[in-house]
Amino acid sequence: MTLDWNALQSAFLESLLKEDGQEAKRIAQETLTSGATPVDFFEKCITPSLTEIGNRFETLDIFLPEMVSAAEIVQEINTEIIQPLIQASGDDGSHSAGKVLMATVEGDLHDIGKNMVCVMLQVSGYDVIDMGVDASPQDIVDRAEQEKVDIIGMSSLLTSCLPFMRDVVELLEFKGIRDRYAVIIGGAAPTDAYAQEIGVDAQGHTAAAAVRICTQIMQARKG
Ligand code: B1M
Repeated sequence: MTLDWNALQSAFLESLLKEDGQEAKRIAQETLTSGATPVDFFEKCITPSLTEIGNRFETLDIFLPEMVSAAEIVQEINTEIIQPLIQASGDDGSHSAGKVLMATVEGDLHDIGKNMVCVMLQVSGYDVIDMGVDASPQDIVDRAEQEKVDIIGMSSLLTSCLPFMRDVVELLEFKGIRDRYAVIIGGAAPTDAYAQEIGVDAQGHTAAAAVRICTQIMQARKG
């Protein structure tokens, strides 16, 4: 069965704008039982709908309470519907493809995308240490050292918080331990140019890309 993703995304967006969680969940359930994968639903419905909500927030067509409500509905759909399906289809956790530290950087509370990256890495066999949101550069580096991770992953959606990603790289360099870790970044805020400028190993534009990048990094590390 071919799905009309444009129509589905419009209907999903409409349900978020009406703050109608029941309708949003119905669309999610129905799309998933029609053969869509949970990752497809996330990337083709949830992400573009939230991006549009953000655009309307920026142009003052909607206000903070509506953005909060949309985020809450999406969080529920993620935890109740999407993530259990991804987990059921994935790795049994009995081996580790590598150890990844994930955090949303200091000052930033956005975690929907970062959480998706964590789930996708876990089901791909990675050991994931999720530091949550608002993680300071010092805490990120300390935790990476404690846990002896292979990869440090940082997410940011606020341009004002981008300097904290640079701080992590600089702190690793200052401590003489930059070579111990691959550093990858993602989220809506960093541009490719910024990633290059601060000298991270890679930037992921989607959760699936984050998994591909980690796999390449681990293959290279294992030689
Ligand atoms: Co906020 N917000 N928000 N917000 N919010 C944005 C980011 C914004 C772009 C909206 C806009 O104005 N257009 C804007 C930032 C502008 C800027 O900095 N240039 C903004 C603002 C201004 C704010 C507040 C300041 C608003 C206020 O209070 N006045 C405030 C800040 C709070 C804070 O963090 N200190 C705020 C608050 C909130 C909510 C709490 C209401 C809510 C967040 C809820 C939550 O996360 N728990 C929220 C939301 C929902 C958004 C938008 C609408 C949607 C974000 C989202 O979840 N997208 C957002 C608009 C936008 O993004 N254009 C917006 C879907 C998600 C799946 O995408 O996280 O990009 P994303 O993740 C993707 C990829 O980027 C990638 O994989 C994911 C899946 O494919 N990825 C990685 C992510 N991390 C990765 C890491 C990797 C690799 C890939 O490797 C390590």
